[in-house]
Amino acid sequence: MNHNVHIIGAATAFGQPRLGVDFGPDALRYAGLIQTLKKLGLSVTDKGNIRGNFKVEAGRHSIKNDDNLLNYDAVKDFNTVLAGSVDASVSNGHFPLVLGGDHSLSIGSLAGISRHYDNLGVIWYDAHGDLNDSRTSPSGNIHGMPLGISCGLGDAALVNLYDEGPKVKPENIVLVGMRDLDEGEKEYIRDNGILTFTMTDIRSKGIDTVMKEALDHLAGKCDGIHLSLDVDGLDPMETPGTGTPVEGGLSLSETQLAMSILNHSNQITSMDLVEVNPLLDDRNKTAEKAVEIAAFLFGKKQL
Ligand code: 6HN
Ligand code: MN
Ligand code: MN
Ligand code: MN
Repeated sequence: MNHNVHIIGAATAFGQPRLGVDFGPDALRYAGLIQTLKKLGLSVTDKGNIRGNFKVEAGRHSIKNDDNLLNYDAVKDFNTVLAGSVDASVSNGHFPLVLGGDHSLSIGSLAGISRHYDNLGVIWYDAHGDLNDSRTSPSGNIHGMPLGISCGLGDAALVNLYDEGPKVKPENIVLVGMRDLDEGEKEYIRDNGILTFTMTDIRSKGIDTVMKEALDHLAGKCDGIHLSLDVDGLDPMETPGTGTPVEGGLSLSETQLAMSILNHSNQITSMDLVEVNPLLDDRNKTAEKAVEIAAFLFGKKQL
């Protein structure tokens, strides 16, 4: 693992309707993210927050375009800026750790990262596939679409954001923790043979076997692996401070084990840590658990 970490705060809430998730990066800092990573011996530089020049007061938060996409212009502008920041971090030899913010930020983080790799692998640790487009989305919320957009689905300007064309190939994706997939997402997963571990698979095989199978699937063909971790991948009893909780999720200890396996693989080259919403939380415990998860990715051990 690259020990030179750039923290990039992606303070966006535009990918969904709830306010508060744009305070996720600061909630993670308040929970001690930077000190915790430094204690592990990492060199950590906090690049601050990207907010973009958008004014909620001006009424832009809650506008749908003709395609039923919520806050389309704001999401597009924000992610263009974010892609540039992430691209610069990778160019300078750093590990970008992008703090959310809602999951629409992965449009920008994947756009900035993928130009550095021929075959970027993606592990999507989430209750959701985030593989919708405006046609399949039940909500119009772009945080349910970033992986689909990165594969080339839907709106052309979002697909071509920062660099022309899709950023990720379906065969280089592994979905972990799935338990709330929309019909169109299921169809896309089946049609493209995306390796998918539902919660039922995880209960049956164990998270250790699942993570090893995920890494085996990407080994050899991928020249880097991006981890996109949505805190709603965990059970809402663990991480209540998130906008789209789904029961029956992963525990903290399973996630610690998953992160340890990724740490030992030495394959992870970038990460998004997303959907922490302190306004929906119980005394910042979701951010505290998210910090613990990042620590395990970077080598924290219990003994
Ligand atoms: N997330 N599949 C639902 C939708 O509205 O498209 C939920 C998406 C949740 C997105 O958690 O990042
Ligand atoms: Mn590429
Ligand atoms: Mn989710
Ligand atoms: Mn998500």
